[in-house]
Amino acid sequence: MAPEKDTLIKAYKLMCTAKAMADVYDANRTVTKYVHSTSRGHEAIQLALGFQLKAFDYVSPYYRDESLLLGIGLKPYELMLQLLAKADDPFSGGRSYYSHPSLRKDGMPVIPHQSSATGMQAIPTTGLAHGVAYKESQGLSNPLEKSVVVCSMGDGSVTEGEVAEALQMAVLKKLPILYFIQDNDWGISATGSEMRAMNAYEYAAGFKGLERRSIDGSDFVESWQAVKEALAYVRVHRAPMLLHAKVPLLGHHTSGVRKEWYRTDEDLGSHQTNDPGPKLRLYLIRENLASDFDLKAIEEETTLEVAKQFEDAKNANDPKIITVLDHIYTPSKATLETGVRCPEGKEPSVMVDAALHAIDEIMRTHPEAIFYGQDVGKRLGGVFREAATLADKYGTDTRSLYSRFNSWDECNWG
Ligand SMILES: Cc1ncc(C[n+]2csc(CCOP(=O)(O)OP(=O)(O)O)c2C)c(N)n1
Ligand SMILES: [Mg+2]
Repeated sequence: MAPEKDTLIKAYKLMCTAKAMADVYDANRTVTKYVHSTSRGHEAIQLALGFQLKAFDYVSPYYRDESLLLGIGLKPYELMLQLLAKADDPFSGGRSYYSHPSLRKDGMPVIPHQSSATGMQAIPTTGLAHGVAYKESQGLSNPLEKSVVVCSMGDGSVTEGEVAEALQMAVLKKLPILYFIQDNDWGISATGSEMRAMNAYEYAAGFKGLERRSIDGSDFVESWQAVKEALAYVRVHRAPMLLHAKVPLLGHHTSGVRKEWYRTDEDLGSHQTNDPGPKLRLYLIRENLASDFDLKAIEEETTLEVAKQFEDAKNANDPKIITVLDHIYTPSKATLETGVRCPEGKEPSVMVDAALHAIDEIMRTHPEAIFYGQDVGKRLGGVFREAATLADKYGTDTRSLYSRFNSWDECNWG
């Protein structure tokens, strides 16, 4: 079923907004001097996701997910504050690159902090899904909120070893995560055929239990329906899925390179024919949902609005020097040592035992804690016995309700 007319018009407006933003950034290169990427070419699939995420979902976007951010409700002005490293940048107060969001805002999905190293979101985001699944299994989350965790990546990033590790864990633990892959067939200057032997959809077939689907991510109607079904799959089955969306790359990889340096006219031309904006425009007119006149009005309004918001962002305050050391460390409650270091009459503990006792205490007092990692298992408890006895006490299955504790009464809910 196609999305409602209002959704289609909103998508068209935001596609025009994203295009106007890219044009303004390119025309003001002396002002937009920090390196940035735009979402040109990827707008349809990103908006389809942004529109359908819920406030209790989690999403790890990457540097090209500007339209996804517009889709969840952020304003161009807010994104521009980060572009220009302004004090009121909602993500990092002017500390991180453009489109490197981190967000906890009412009514919007939670966004954990992002790295600039590609593919690095795969493992932490899968860990996030592990946390969501674990809290559900312990009855520690709102049963009405079946959160989906989304990990968004480009096709080049999927070739990294990190991603294989994440997918392995997602299928092993059956985690509620959607791997959202935007395949524009380019890394920076390397093409798909230079980077990989198969695309992400084909790669996903090697992970037993990973549901997968491949779509045309430049078509908003197809993207919206596919994202709807993918989110429903993860939400209901509490299991991982990979959605592979083919998209064109219309802008430069980042503002730091020019596409004309290494892309042929043929390549640029073929990507251009898949621009999601004109495709949606044609659909709206063909289906009698809007007239050429209506759409021209949207195009003009969004261009003016983006230009105005850019002027406002340029005039916004820079961060105060005095705030430079803010947000480096989370304030800690543990500022003073308590207890006795060498209690009389007690043998000193070796370091590995001290670590084991500390983890034991955490597991005992925090029902939401999971202990995992390479070689953490029940049989021996690690070669140095650093996890010895823990699995007997707290269980090994992270998905069944009563498994982690020997008995429910052992939980310290205080
Ligand atoms: C670990 C790492 N290696 C290399 C880079 C340099 N780099 C930045 S973006 C990029 C290409 C990524 O391509 P893809 O994942 O397909 O995303 P796209 O930009 O095409 O959307 C590379 C190689 C990096 N940031 N991090
Ligand atoms: Mg790519």
